[in-house]
Amino acid sequence: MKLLYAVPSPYSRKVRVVAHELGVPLELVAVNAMSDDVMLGAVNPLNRVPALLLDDGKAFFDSPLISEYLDVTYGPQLFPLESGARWQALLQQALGDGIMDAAVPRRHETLRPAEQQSAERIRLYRRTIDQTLARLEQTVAELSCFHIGTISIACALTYLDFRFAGDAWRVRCPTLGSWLDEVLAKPSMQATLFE
Ligand SMILES: N[C@@H](CCC(=O)N[C@@H](CS)C(=O)NCC(=O)O)C(=O)O
Repeated sequence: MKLLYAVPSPYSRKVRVVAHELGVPLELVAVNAMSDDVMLGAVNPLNRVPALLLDDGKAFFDSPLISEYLDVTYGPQLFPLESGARWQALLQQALGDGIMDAAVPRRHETLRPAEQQSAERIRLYRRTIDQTLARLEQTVAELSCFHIGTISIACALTYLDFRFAGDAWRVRCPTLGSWLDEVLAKPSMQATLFE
């Protein structure tokens, strides 16, 4: 089973953490989703990473779907089955993925030539990130289980540390910062650091 991925992609890291937790060996294939990578386009017509290619040629893409496929096939462990816990985990996954959905295009916007950048778009991405961080800071007590929701949030927050260290979000969200430091000690998080 191959995972088409990119090292700096927080969505790819999320799937790699899931696979590590479940003990699923993945053959990692690094691709550049921003280029015309023929292999990636053939596996995932949306041209995004991560994409999972099974040995029988079937492909799955979108990190929530890949994560759930792995958990159903090799778990279940990371998607709680009991209804209350399940909805909370999926909601937390949506918050983590949502931070990535704002942080990744914000990063791309800042890589454009200065005269082509949209200050308004950057402001809106930052607003989304900051609002979500504030919500998480108020609800850290709900992040006590390690599952798909908290994995997604941890990958999103470490992406912020990696790409936007200057935001200094930990100063405004110290409890969330301490929570993240504890989660980062896990072997699955250590094995998948952005480098
Ligand atoms: N919803 C998707 C988002 C994946 C995504 O946007 N990945 C980025 C890399 S971090 C990408 O492949 N971007 C290339 C593009 O959008 O063309 C997921 O959860 O997997």
